[in-house]
Amino acid sequence: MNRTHPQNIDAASLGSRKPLFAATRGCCKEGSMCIPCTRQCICISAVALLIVGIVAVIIVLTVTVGVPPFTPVNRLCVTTNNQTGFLCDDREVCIPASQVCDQRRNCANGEDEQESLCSDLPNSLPEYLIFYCGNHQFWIYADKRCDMMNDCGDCSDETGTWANCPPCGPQWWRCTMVVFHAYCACIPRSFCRDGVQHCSDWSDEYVCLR
Ligand SMILES: [Ca+2]
Ligand SMILES: [Ca+2]
Repeated sequence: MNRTHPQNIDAASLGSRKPLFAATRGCCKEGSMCIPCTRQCICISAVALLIVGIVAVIIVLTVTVGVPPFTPVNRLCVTTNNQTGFLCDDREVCIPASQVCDQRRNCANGEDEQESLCSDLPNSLPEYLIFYCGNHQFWIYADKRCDMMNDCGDCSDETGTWANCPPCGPQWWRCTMVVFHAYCACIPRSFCRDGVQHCSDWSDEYVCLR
């Protein structure tokens, strides 16, 4: 009977051989190619399987639980009328500041009326939605600053350095008014030459043109 005996291997011949784990142990099919199955090959396959598994779990959770609504961290925006606004969850609709906590759902998901915003006005509102009047006991929504109307009652939202409003537009006439009323530093040009004094220097009756 022929027997195969282990051969005596000296140190020199061992050093010239490749490590055992790099030896061919089988064949991993990849397309039409046959590549050797090494530990590296097995490692890469395991990582790929793990990634596929994680992605599958995420997809299943998204389908079954649903995607949580996006909540912008900073909702400050500017409306089409160039007013300070509040950005809705869809990141497209920008509502005027004064529509927040007015008991009407102006954003699709009603996020403008959520309790965290409206439970303790004005403290529960972000600072950018608020303007404090000359008398700090009173506040208005930020979009009411510089809108020509006397919302604070003392015109501090329309005049003075704190309000920092731009000059009157072409449809308005600037003067110092006789008394405070609905308007402050700028009156509509429709008030010019209407037979009623609005400006202390009478400029609305003698200088202003409609
Ligand atoms: Ca609202
Ligand atoms: Ca105002």
